[in-house]
Amino acid sequence: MRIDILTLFPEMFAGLLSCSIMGRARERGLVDIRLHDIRDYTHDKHHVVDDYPYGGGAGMVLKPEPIFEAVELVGKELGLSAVPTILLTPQGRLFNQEIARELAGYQHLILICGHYEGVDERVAEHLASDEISIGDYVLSGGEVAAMAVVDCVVRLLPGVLGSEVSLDEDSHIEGLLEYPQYTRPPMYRGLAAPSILLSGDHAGIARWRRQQSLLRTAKRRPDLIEKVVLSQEDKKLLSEAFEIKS
Ligand code: ABV
Repeated sequence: MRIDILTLFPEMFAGLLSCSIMGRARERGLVDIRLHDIRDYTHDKHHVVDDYPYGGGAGMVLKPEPIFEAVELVGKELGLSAVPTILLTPQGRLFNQEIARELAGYQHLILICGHYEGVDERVAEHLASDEISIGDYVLSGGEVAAMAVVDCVVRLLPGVLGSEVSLDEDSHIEGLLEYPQYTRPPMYRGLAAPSILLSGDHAGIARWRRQQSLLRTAKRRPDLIEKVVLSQEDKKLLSEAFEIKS
């Protein structure tokens, strides 16, 4: 997969690109990530990327020209007339694991990181094919959102994660939160790890983990538990867990 990222701050991506999973995926040629400084696509002497908002108001708006030209040059380089092009914006559809899987199915992606008070709306309307937000909070720019999207998508690409990691056991794939994990020592500062996990009873451990997943999801994310189809056994585990606590 190739991902082209348009940004005013390409240096922000250095950490993400060098981290273990991403670094290895890139070395192995599983993903090719290209950074483009939007400023390099201006033609004026001072490389101006923003301007005052029409109609007045605070802040600056990113101009459309360098963004359109950068996207068009990437398309030309790839020999493609249409590349899935995502604008990161708080107005976009809310990113989740399902959208990550959808994006991981593409050969190419272009991500546009906006800044300041916004991006000229013609970019969203006539250049981007999609608008994505990573949550209902306001970042100072699209870079952190783009990094979240790239990280989620790249780990779904074939060969990126070792075969020891099961993708579909992860939180949110199945619609439930992950069960709690423990490691040695068995007792730390008087805090014991749950004895079932040290028992060697594999069926008992699986049952306990399923019950913990159900309980955490019901307590912390009632929105998720409503969506997931619970088996009769799940319902038993959940009511048993609530009985133990009360
Ligand atoms: C993009 N906040 S996505 C650009 N939640 C600026 C802010 C912002 C995004 C998000």
